[in-house]
Amino acid sequence: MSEECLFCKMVAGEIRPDVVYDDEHVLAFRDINPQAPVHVLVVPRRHVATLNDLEEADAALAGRLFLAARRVAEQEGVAEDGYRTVVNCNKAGGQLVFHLHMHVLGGRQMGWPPG
Ligand code: DGP
Repeated sequence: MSEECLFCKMVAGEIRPDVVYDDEHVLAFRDINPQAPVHVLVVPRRHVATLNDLEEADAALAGRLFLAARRVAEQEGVAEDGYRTVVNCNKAGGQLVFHLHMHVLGGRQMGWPPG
């Protein structure tokens, strides 16, 4: 756990987000500032700051983020119509919270290219 990390505090139960899924590896909760009718963040329980910090040994964890995203999409009823997953990395990627997370966005038509 990283002491000052917002998402680590959620994983530790010090801050209680609106959790939609959790297991021993990941936690998924609703984004505080939703950009779509469904907007959930899937985070690893272990602190990994950015996508750049993922290592070979984290291959299974990376897979678990995707599998949890798929599960959330099914739970939220957007899997069949479609949805988007996004991982922002560092400043130019628009990352604001430095604990790796996958956005799961659905419930409306997504545009391309993203902003
Ligand atoms: P990013 O820009 O990829 O680092 O996305 C960070 C997201 O985290 C952003 O969409 C808003 C969300 N967020 C920030 N603070 C909180 C919070 O306190 N609670 C929840 N549920 N989400 C938060």
